[in-house]
Amino acid sequence: MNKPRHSLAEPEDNPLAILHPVDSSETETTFVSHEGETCTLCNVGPAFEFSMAFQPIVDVQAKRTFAYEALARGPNGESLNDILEKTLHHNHYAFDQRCREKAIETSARLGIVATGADLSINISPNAVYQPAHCLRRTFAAASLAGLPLNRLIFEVTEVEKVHSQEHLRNIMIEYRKHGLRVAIDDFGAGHSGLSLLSVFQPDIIKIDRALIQSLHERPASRSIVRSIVQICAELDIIIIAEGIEQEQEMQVLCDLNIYRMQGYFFAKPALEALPMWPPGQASAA
Ligand SMILES: [Ca+2]
Repeated sequence: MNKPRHSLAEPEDNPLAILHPVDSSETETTFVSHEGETCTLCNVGPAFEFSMAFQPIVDVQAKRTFAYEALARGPNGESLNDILEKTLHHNHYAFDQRCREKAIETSARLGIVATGADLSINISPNAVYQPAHCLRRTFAAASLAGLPLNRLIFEVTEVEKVHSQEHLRNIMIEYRKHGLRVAIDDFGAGHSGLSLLSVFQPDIIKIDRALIQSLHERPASRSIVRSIVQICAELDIIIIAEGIEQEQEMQVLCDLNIYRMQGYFFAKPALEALPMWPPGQASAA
């Protein structure tokens, strides 16, 4: 994968400098002006086809699908990494934009509005150049699809790779200003941990599967998750547990008062489809 290189000069003085691609013949990304109404950087490409898979995030207490996470896949369902590795000139910014639009368009076509479930979209903070600009096309797609903004969740991924916490904070503030909910993805993995919550409070955290795996057999993980539950209750943050593969894991999570869950135990991601959970039952609003 050939990502645009980023200038690391003086991020404190200019938070956007860290996200500004270095002009290089190695990439197709060139400098563009961000003055005015449109963000040219996001209008280029991507020059390859891709599609969307959806995985339910379930609420085992309410027995309904709480949201669908949109996951970019190759046109035939293949892993996206396979596609990106073959793509020499990859515009990270344009791809992120297109992913959001495609997630909204595809889920709307599949009937997400009627299910009552929310749509959860992954965003990489390093692919957000200027939070307000980057939202315009997302809003247009949501409006066209008839999906209210308060039914969109943005999962901030790769938090550990963000060069500036100020940039992350700006994204959160801007998104929440518009009634969008923000989730921290893979919470508890790498640097995406408790110290983040002292800087800003998201609406939702998704506890990484590394902490969830075999929870019933790992008392230390249970203690950590129990502490997270207590902190999130005080900060009014919703918890989603990721990567549930066994019934015992689900049971322990319920005992810890975590009811929103995602994982193969419930449903795998389905290409261009919204898998129903509980099976055979429409997700009621
Ligand atoms: Ca995610």
